[in-house]
Order: sequence, then C-alpha cells, then structure tokens
Amino acid sequence: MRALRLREWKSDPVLVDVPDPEPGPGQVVIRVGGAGACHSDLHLMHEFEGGQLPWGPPFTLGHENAGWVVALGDGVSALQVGQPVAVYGPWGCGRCARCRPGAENYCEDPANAPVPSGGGGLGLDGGMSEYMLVPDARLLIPLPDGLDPASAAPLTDAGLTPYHAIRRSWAKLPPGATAVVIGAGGLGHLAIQILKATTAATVIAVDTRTEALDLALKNGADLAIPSNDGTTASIRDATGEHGADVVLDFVGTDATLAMAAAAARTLGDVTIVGLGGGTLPLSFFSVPYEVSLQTTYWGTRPELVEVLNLGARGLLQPEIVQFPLEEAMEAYRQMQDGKLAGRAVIVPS
Ligand code: FEH
Ligand code: ZN
Ligand code: ZN
Repeated sequence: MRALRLREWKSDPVLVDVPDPEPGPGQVVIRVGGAGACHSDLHLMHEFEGGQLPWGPPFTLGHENAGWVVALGDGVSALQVGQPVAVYGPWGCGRCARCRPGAENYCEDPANAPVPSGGGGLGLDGGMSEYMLVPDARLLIPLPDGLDPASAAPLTDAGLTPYHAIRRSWAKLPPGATAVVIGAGGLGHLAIQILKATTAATVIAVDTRTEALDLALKNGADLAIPSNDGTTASIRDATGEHGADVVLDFVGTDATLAMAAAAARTLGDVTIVGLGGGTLPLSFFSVPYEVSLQTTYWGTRPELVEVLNLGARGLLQPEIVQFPLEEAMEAYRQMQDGKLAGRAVIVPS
C-alpha cells in the first residue's frame, strides 16, 4: 500500500510503498476512510529534532483517523469486520490509573505503552495510508449512525482536543458568561461549535485572518474580533469591562498568551492548547485574581464517545476539505500558507 511517511526530522514526508499491516493478537487493521492533517504535523516536519521527543521517525503521518474494520487479531471479539470506527489517538499503556478510566492522553506509564507518549502518526504508523494497524481494540470507538469516517476523522483530534479543554471549564460557563476562542482554524472553529452546543455562554472569536473570522461567524460565534492592539479592549468592552470567563488559546504564541491573560476575568480560566511556543510571565499582578492557567493535551476516550455523539446529531460539523493521498502535501502547503478554511482530511482510497 501507499503511505505518507516522515522519514527523518526536519524533512518533508514522502509517499512510498510499504507492506500492508497484519493484526497480531488483540490488534485490529482498519481501512482508512479519513485521516486529518493537523497543524502539529507541520511542527513534526519542520521544528522537532532528535532527542526532543521520546519517539521519532520513520513513521506514517496521520494522527486523527477513522475507517472500517478489515481484519481482527486473535482474541478481538468486540468489533466486526466492516464496522465503521474512529481511532482514539493518544495511545497509552491502557493499565495505569490515568489510562484505566480512559485518560490515555495523560498515561503515567508510557514505558509500557506501544511507544512512549505517542500514537499512530506520532512515532507509530498513522492513517495517511490505505490501511492502519491499531495495537488494541480498546482504541477503536464504533461510529454512531449518521457519521461517516471522513467526517469523523477530524473529530478525534480537532474535535476532541477543544472538547476536553471546554468540558473542564463548563462550571465557569453558565448563561451570562463569555468564552473567547483565539485562533478560529481547524480546532478553533470546532471549539466555537462545541461551546454553542454544550454551554449558553457568549462566544467571541479572535483571529488575524479575515477568512477565519468569517468561518467563526458561520460556525456560530456571537462576535468575531480581529487580532490587533485593540483586541483586549474590544473584549473588555463586549463584556461590560469584566473580561472573559474562559479564554481558549489555540495559537499559543507570546502575543496570544499575553492577550489571553489580559482578556481574562477574575476567577476565569486561561487554557493554552496551541503549540505556538510562547511564554507568559506569571506574577502576583500579571493576571487577574484567581485566574487558573493551564495547558491541555488532546482528550479522553469517554470524551471521544461524547464528541462522536455530537457529530452524529449534527451538533458538531467539521468544515472539511478532502484531498486524495497523492495530494496530501498540497493540503499541508495550504495549511502552512493559512489558506485552508477548516480541516484538511486525506481520503486514501
Ligand atoms: C501532536 C504532537 C505533539 C503535540 C501535540 C499534538 C496534537 O496535535 C495532538 O492532538
Ligand atoms: Zn493533532
Ligand atoms: Zn497508562
């Protein structure tokens, strides 16, 4: 089969022929129906170098995947050949105190995971190929009726990551509250939909790009504000000078982190999701009183079930641009140039 493989750090991936995977005991092979192209893949291609992560190339890209079961390893009885499934992406050990309730994104025993801290498309072979080997049936969630694999794929990361970040802040988003989404791209446009579907908060989107602000309004944002020197003042203005109860930063640069802290309300949450590499000085007066500041990484398996439920009911609809496997690099180019409105999904077959 053909596979888009990252062969070494700081290189473009290449489309090559590799053997079809065979499932070992407890494993499952799926035919890939969709593999989302994530902004993190650009970091993998251009920024990381040996030793920075506990895993590395070569591996097939694609860490947000869905498809159909094609082969079951010995002992797998919970799935059937032909069944449509989504792949839960962060592959932990499956046995530690975090993994048992499904928070494999925060596995505490990564040495016993298939690969430390990674997953398919992150050190192990991912979904940018015709077939994908999933090392344990527990990592596959049957798709609910109404959801096809190409639409489900982005939900496993671009949907699950903001869902997790928003869900942990639900208590701070009662009616009357305000949530700010910084960066209305692949994750941000779904964050807006999730906020709208699961809270009664007013949603303000912030982005530098006019098209992203248009996308935000189309996806239900109440207000879309260009990112510039006046953004924080506009947010304060829109919130009766209080600031935002929850600020979700899907960019994570120095500039957006400073904006997030300045826009937050006392007792609010500032959550850093984007890998922009920025830093935020923290001191007694640098953020409003009792603002909680956190990073989040991906989401849990039970949360993925909830995200797929929202997707199947039409409450979460990723804006998708489909590309065949041969044009995957074009998808990444458009993403790099900021020309993609929504999420690129590679459909290999
Ligand atoms: C991938 C690799 C490293 C950090 C974060 C990510 C996310 O895209 C996973 O959702
Ligand atoms: Zn990702
Ligand atoms: Zn674990």
